[in-house]
Amino acid sequence: MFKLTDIITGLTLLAAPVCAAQTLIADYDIIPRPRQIAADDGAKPYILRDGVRVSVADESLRPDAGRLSQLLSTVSGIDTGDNSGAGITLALDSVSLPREGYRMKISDNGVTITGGSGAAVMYGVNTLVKSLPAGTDATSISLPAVEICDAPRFPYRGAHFDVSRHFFPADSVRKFIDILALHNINNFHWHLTDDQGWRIESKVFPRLTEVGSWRSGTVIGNNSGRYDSIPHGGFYTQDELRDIVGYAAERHINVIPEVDMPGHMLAALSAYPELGCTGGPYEIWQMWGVSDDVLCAGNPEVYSFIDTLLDELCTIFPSPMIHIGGDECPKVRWKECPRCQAAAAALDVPEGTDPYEALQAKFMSHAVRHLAGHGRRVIGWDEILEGGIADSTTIIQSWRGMGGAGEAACRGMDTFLSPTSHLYFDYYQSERTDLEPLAFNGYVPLKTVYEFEPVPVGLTPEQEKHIIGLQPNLWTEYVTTFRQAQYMELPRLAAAAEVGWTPREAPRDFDRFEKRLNRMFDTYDALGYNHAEHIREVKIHSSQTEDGGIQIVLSTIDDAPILYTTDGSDPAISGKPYTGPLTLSSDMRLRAVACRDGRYTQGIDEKVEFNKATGRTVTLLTEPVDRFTYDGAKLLTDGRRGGRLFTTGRWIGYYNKPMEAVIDLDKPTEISSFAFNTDVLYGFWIFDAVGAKVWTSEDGENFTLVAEEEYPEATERRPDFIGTHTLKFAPHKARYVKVRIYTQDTIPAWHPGAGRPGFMFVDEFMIN
Ligand code: TNX
Repeated sequence: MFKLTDIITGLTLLAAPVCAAQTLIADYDIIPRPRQIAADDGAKPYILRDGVRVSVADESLRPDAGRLSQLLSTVSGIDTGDNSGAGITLALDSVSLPREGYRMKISDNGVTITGGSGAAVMYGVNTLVKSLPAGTDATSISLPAVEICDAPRFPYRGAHFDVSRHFFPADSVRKFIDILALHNINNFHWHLTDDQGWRIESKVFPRLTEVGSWRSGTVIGNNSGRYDSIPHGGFYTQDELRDIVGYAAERHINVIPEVDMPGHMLAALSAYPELGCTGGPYEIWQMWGVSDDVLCAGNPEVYSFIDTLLDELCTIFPSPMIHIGGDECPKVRWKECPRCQAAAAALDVPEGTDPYEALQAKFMSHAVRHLAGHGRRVIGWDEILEGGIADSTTIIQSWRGMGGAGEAACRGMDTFLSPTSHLYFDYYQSERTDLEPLAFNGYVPLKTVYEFEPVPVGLTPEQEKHIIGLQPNLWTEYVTTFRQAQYMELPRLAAAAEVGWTPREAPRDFDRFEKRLNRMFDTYDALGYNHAEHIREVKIHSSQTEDGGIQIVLSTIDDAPILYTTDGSDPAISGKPYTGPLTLSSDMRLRAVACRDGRYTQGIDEKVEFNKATGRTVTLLTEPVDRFTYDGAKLLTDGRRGGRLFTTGRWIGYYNKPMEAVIDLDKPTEISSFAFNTDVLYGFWIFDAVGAKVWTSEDGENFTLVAEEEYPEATERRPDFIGTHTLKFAPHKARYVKVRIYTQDTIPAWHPGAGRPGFMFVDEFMIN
């Protein structure tokens, strides 16, 4: 077997002499990476020129041919026409090809794309378009002779877009769908209703949009308590919804509407307060979070409301799957509501089952049965497993980690993956939060998305078949413009698309992915898609030198020139050219930018601070949480401090046990204090240390306790913070310092995690 690189390089060399000097050459090393690319040795390349004829062997492919012409012209400046001779042919072969598989043959006889379905033909068209040099005004492009055989790994490749928290007009949604199509995404999960706005026109319940689609203002920032008083809203008419469904279908994308129930329903409750437990009045939310006000599960009218609403939804959306939410439904109101109490009591649940969870299961099962009557399957967030939903046709969207998917697969239910840790595109994609638009306070960089493996460990081959795919989610609490939506989505969607497409066995080499992506950016630019560009920034890699210094290596994906400063000044103005590793031994602020065509990237800006522990070896005596270990002990003495995001690899995470570590200072050293930082994020169940002890030793065997402290636990919610704890002791000489830092073992009563253990995140050890 060839390696992909060998083939491509080989082809490029082969093709070069045949072409005229200014002829550009196609490169099939695209995203998502095709399964098989085989060079047709000896065959001549195809020369794609203006006037190329696109023909279809099957009339149903006419729209795909139209899309191809449009993309050829927009991306590479080649206009299709009716030149005679070899052209591009689209064909179907559902007998020898899998439904989503295609074969593309390219030689001087032309280009033939044959797919197992129209969708598969479109994936072939995408591969062709993405292979072309983009944004040039080429008059001809040389396509090396090749045969590509390709098909996706997973049948479900979704993308989600929340239009409730912020409304995006129909044109933006169509552009979003275009973006999905380019990435071979086949399901668009459209989150149309939530506490902050109802976006679906209903003829039966007109108040849903009359009242429920506009809120009178929006909270400023991250639930600051201040509001902008600017009315926000909008909705889609049924005609617009049907039009978008048709637009997506032309791009072989199924639109899955979500009506989130029985929680996340404040917009509907504000329109029809009689559907709630208290009868209201309710107001559409202007802030973010989880509301206690939900649909009443003990009121028969609520069930007929849901039935009628779903009937209407089915007339608009032909999707074989309908999403009915089921996430984050607090039971506070139900427990106080006589009708819900009676409904829960009547359920006669088995020992150990929470009757209110069972009541939610009953509620969801009602909707499942109703939709089954329309021949539709239901998708629900993983919470719906909790009350024991029994229906095996229901599909589980696992968002709170991998556990929901594992459990669903074990129960024989289909499931797809959307874990917050890897696929939440409303989270930050860069550590430099100061340079990013406001986002949810989580961290999902491109690499994390790319390295995601959707199949949970420990499943049998039979259970694994229930893992049908994956889906990133774009929640829009903080996404206020469509430009920003594209920025959050791209390029992370490209990484998710490849994870969903490329076979499990194919190597997942992030460096090579970045190089392919760098080229794909030209395609995005030609199509007018806004995207983040972090892969073009300077990368920093630090390591510790033998003598306690820090070595810094800077690089870029394409070896673009780098300018840096170490005095905090702006490298674009006063930077020195970077020529090789920098060795640092005293405090400094390192800033660096890459420069291409006279344009500078966003810069890195790093403080490196030294103390007597910097660059020294730390040994961990207790195990951190596996997924929060990162580079391990080394990150504690690398001179670089963690910022407020906790999953950047700068912090090390402990749970339910103290952190214990020994620092070897290399030689007897005069010391009088030990300090450490903690990152406290209550929303992530991450608490401050509750105490610490320090021992010192000369031989690493006999330790003497020199300091101990206790830290008061938070008695009420206060803002998150990064704390420093300094333990002082009488100055003396020692070579080894042992520390034990205690985690919160019972979360206090004011917190939703009350009674359970808390996480603790620690960085930089500082000894002076
Ligand atoms: C959790 S994911 C939610 C959403 C929020 C999101 C923010 C899910 C089922 N519920 O309502 O928008 O977090 O990241």
